[in-house]
Amino acid sequence: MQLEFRLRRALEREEFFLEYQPILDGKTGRINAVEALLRWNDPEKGRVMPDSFIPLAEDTGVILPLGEWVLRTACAKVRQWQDAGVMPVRMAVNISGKQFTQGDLSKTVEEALQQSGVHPSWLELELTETCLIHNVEETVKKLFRLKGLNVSLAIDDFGTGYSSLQYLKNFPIDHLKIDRGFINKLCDLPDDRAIVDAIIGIAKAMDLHVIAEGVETRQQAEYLAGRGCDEFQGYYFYRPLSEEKLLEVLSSEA
Ligand code: G
Ligand code: G
Ligand code: MN
Ligand code: NA
Repeated sequence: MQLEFRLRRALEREEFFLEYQPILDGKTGRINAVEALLRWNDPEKGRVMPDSFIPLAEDTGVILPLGEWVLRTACAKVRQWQDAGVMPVRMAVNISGKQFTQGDLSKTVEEALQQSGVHPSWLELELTETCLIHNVEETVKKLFRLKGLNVSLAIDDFGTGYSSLQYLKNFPIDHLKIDRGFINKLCDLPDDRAIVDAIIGIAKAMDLHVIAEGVETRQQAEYLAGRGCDEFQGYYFYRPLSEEKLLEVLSSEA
């Protein structure tokens, strides 16, 4: 059966769910945030990871309703956890290029916030560089409209696209997430170390909060902490967790 049809049907049948990967404070080690990561529980194939369906969801436009579902669900969870007295955390949501360029993202975000009653400061949108550079004037307008809702904006996978410093200056961005490709070889490759140092330096100079993703070892974490990296995410700390597991972790931290 055609994957597009299966994706649309999966959305109707509520076969998608989210996992949550904690993001820790570089100084205190406490959990500041979680990144919502989409999974599909396909009755035929079992658990399907996003790399095998997001590209097609993008090509077919299914990403628009699917992305809306992710935003609404992520906000609803924040509200539910806050109402239950769980330690509050920021919720970071991945936004695909098409959602940003073709959808009415600010309207979708505004509705998800309104429906859930979540304060916008708890929501962070992760955008990739490649989705921002197509039409820079239009991008700036869209970013300011989003920023006007008081959500946080992050550039995801930073360093892998066209990281123009000019854009960084003109875009109302709050956070940079250093791509895990650079973190990976941090302790072996001087070039990657130089790139990470430079990204942290730029972030500090521009008053941006910098997040290292894909931290897998203690050495990487210690190096990044020494450089003043603000937040960490990666398998060394936590893998993406089910909601149930996340709530256990958060309540043991509170
Ligand atoms: O969850 P995993 O680490 O396997 O994610 C693989 C890729 O899928 C990453 O690039 C991630 O950003 C992307 N991804 C995960 N969840 C979502 C989502 O809800 N929306 C979009 N657009 N991308 C997602
Ligand atoms: O593109 P984005 O940064 O949103 O991708 C998130 C993806 O990175 C998810 O698939 C998540 O499972 C994965 N991820 C998170 N932490 C680590 C890590 O420490 N190592 C590796 N290899 N992948 C990670
Ligand atoms: Mn991400
Ligand atoms: Na990333």
